[in-house]
Amino acid sequence: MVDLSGSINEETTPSDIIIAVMGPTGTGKSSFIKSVTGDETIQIGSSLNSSTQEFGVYSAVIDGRRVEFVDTPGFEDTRDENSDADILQELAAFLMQTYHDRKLFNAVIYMHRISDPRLGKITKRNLRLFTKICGGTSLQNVVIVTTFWDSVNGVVGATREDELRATFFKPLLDGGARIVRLDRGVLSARKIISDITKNQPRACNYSKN
Ligand SMILES: Nc1nc2c(ncn2[C@@H]2O[C@H](COP(=O)(O)OP(=O)(O)OP(=O)(O)O)[C@@H](O)[C@H]2O)c(=O)[nH]1
Ligand SMILES: [Mg+2]
Repeated sequence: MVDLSGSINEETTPSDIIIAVMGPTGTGKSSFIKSVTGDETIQIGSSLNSSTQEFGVYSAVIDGRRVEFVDTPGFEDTRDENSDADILQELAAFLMQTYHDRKLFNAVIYMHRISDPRLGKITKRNLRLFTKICGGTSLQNVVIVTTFWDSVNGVVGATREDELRATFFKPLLDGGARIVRLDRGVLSARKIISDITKNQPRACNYSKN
């Protein structure tokens, strides 16, 4: 089971910004959080297996406001469907607890590797689970962040991005989500967060179906 002991800091105030980061394993979720928080305790994956096994909450001060990041374990094919369901359940509990404490999310980030030439079963399953958690009214605070732009030819990446907008991510984008590019380095990450801080906080609605 996923350890939720690192839940949102009790000192969190309504002016704090909370950003949950989700998506398939190896898409750069922890790297993104590490680059903006500078927290050396964050484990970055180096093998093909999933690196983050537990939820983690890390904070940074950005534009004078405290931002808390919720790092999540990515769903991947070395786990079976049952443990995916476990993670989903734990994540739902975590989000609901957060909601009950009136700590709303300014954004939920969904990370996607632009270098992936095909959308495999795992990627599709991730998006399905993500939509299940964050469907409905909260889509305006969903930000799809594409990573690994350094690993793809610019034209190929841009064509793929257009295709993703028109197909895979269309339901999210039609519901009000945005899609942005993340380049390596802290500047690009900080720019994304600065834009997010303008969002109205919303609860992440978990649908049980
Ligand atoms: N080339 C390239 N590598 C990246 C990028 N972002 C992350 N990585 C690398 O990708 C690997 C996985 O990164 P993580 O940040 O651990 O990915 P994660 O999404 O947290 O993965 P899980 O914790 O397993 O869900 C690491 O070796 C990172 O250095 C990127 O934009 N470009
Ligand atoms: Mg990780």
